[in-house]
This record gives sequence, structure tokens and C-alpha cells, in this order.
Amino acid sequence: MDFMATPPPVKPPPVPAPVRQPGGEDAVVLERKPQKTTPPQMYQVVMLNDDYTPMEFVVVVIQEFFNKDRETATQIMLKIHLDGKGVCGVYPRDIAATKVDQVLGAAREAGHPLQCVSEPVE
Ligand code: TYC
Repeated sequence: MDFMATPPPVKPPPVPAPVRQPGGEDAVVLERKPQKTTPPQMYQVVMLNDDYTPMEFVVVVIQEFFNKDRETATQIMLKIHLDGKGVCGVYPRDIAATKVDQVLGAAREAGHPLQCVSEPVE
């Protein structure tokens, strides 16, 4: 009969030696490990202008999927209309991708050609 090899026990890190304190009390000093996490790359969701999608539809989409109030959504929509594109929000990659899917889904369902992309923030 075969027995599974038992992995060797993991050796715990050595306990630092007590440090003699001037006052006579012993203390264990643990070294702090340097933090090596970096914040995630963020992605901006950019909406593009077109000649056919109604302004009102764009405003409602921005309110609905980017949690903007009506005034802010209107300003973003007008910026897109005038400049050709505009940022609706900035998110971690997966959330930005979901926002793009939601916008494109709503636009297709309503029969509008609205386009939206996500791109890494510099
Ligand atoms: N240009 C469109 C119109 O005049 C409005 C519009 C704004 C469309 C923003 C798309 O992302 C857009 N009806």
C-alpha cells in the first residue's frame, strides 16, 4: 500500500532574542516589513459622441450607471457633445469594464449607436 509523503513541517521564524533594556526589563523587538503593495491601475470610462443618440438618453445613462446627479450628467453629456468625448468615471479595471458593458447594453437595447470605452489612466 502507498502512503502519501507527509510534507516536512514548516519551520516557524526564529523568535528574536530578548533585548536588554536600560531599565532592566526584557523586550522582544519585531522588525516591521516594508510595505510593497501598490494601488491598482485605474481605468477611465470614456463616452464618445455620435450624431444620433438623443441627449436625454445620454444624460439618463450617465445618471444611472455613473451615479451622477442630473446637473453633473448634463454637463458631462454637453462636454462629450462639444468635444467628441468625455470621462464619465474612473474605476478599477473590472468595474470600468462592467460600466462599459452596461452602457453598451442599454444603448443597443434602445437602438442607439452610443459608444463607450475604458482606458488606463496615465
Ligand atoms: N450628439 C448627440 C446629439 O446631438 C448627443 C450625444 C451626446 C450623443 C453625447 C452621444 O455620448 C454622446 N443628439
